[in-house]
Amino acid sequence: MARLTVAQAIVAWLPNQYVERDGRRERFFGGVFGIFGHGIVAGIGEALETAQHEVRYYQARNEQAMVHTAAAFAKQSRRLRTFACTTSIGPGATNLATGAANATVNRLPVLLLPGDRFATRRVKPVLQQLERPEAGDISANDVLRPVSRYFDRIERPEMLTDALGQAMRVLTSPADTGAVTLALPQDVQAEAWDWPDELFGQRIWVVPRQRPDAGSLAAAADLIAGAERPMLVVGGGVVYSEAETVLDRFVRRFGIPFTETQAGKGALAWDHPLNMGAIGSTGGSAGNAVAHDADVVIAVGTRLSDFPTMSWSAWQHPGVRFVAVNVAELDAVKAAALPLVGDARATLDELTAALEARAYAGAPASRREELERLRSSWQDEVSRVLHLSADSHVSQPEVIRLVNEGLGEDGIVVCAAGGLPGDMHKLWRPATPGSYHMEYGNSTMGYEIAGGLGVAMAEPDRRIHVMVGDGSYLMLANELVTARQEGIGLTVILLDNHGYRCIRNLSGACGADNPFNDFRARDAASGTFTGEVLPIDFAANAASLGATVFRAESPGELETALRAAREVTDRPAVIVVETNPEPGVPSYDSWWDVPVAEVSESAAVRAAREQYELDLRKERTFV
Ligand SMILES: Cc1ncc(C[n+]2csc(CCOP(=O)(O)OP(=O)(O)O)c2C)c(N)n1
Ligand SMILES: [Mg+2]
Repeated sequence: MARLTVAQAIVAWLPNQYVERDGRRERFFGGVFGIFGHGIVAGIGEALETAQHEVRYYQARNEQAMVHTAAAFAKQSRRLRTFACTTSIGPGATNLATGAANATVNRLPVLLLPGDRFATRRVKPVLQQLERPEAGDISANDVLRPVSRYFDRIERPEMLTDALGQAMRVLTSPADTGAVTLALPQDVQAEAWDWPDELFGQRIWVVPRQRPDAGSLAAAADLIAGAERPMLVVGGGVVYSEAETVLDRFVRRFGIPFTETQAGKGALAWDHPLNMGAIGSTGGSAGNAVAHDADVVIAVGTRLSDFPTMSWSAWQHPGVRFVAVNVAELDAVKAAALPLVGDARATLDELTAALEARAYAGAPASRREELERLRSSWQDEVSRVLHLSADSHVSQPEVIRLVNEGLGEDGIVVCAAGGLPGDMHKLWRPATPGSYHMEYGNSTMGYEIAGGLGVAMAEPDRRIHVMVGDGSYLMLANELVTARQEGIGLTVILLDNHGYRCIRNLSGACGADNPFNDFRARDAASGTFTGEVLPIDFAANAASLGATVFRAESPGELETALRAAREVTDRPAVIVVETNPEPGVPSYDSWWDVPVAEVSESAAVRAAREQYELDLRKERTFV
């Protein structure tokens, strides 16, 4: 028996949790991020201080940001590692919500430990306690319920051991993982209890490789063997499952072309002979052409959201059928797919064997030639677009090319929101596996720098390059301070185009010409926005947070700055580059369902609505 407080027990338990997959064992928690307040400082704070040598504490600037750091660390570690994040009650806890949603949408494990009001309600309301007239048992932490995959409130010490076990079950479950919240009432944190010694012994959580149902596998093999134009969609599940080699063998063996979602991009080489590139609303010409005519779609490890499916208009073959390989039943049954509920690697292995048993020879030579034509003309187009330059300043495709070229063998690019993800999905050429880290499940502005920090912590020997728009930077850049504190060298490329440009473009596509998305001064007299660009000195801002700063006005200067930034190894380096939004990257027979106003005084909106109604006809439902 060990007599410890609830908080001390949690902190003693954390470093003894290990995960194991394929015989490889990793310590699950890299440490604890936290910002303290009265709701946690004397509980978890005291415990962390005492246990400094066993559990490393990291200070953050913003609770949302620290969850992004933890989630990015988990994503880059293929979900086999993460951080715990602890906060005070009230605003500290509710600030976790966006980070938690981001982790849950992207199916990434993070453990959240917010403080909570008194369990005894002896003193009520305490500072920052939310009171509701209709219920006594609600606290602000309840906002974390819908964005968590598991939620519990530890109202008594006896509840802890079960809750910790349930938390680890969910965190290490490939199908169920996401944010896990254990809300910790502040009086309970400080309460002492006699814990069984086994609670603090090494505990190994095996991450299983689930195998699909045999009958469904046979049916899927029959369907694929009978297909004339099969294709495959590579999602993030391929990466999390480390299925790259098995996938490579599968597609080569049968000559099946594949396309990439944002999370699946980079699983196989960009110049792989069967890589048709990006698919969907941010897809390219080859990916979207292959999808258009496919009769059987093997979707591996993808949530089949509106982007890769082009709002379910990507597949136009009248009889198209789906085979969905996914650990999560939720995803495996979408689009009336034949569900193969299982781990990507194990399932592709079994599918290969099943097709070989049917003596399936794969695609005929004529199809392989057609695919090669599509692939090489798409790659020619990518090369053309990457060299589009602007009349003044630097174009966004040019920035993408220069950062891609400057990344080197050890580089990793991190990005999340704005116009960059769509362009990078099409244009980026990942040089090495794991070098394209895109958060596009939630596309959270502000993930970029905080996430870049998490990636750097997961891969300390690789150079992280964060691509961030000016809007995203303004939303959440303060983890530059944390990078400085931790002595982490990473390069941030800040693309300043004076506003929320991608939303301006989207609003234009919906017929509007609104001035709400540019960073412009407001005229005091008329109340309207003027043409005057707001004077924001991003370089001074980044420098004030402890970064080494470079300014790049031309492609040549950007190249030089990228090289110089790499030499900054003990703190963040920020390169501010003003970009010209023209020329932009074309879209390739792609569409995204964003409803346009059905009635409007504007002729442009009415025209956009007319086009929208035509486009809607391509949208399909599969039942
Ligand atoms: C937290 C959050 N708020 C709002 C949005 C909606 N949104 C998506 S991109 C974007 C603008 C991003 O601006 P910037 O980072 O400058 O990139 P740009 O569009 O200029 O490329 C907005 C507002 C979002 N994705 N995340
Ligand atoms: Mg911008």
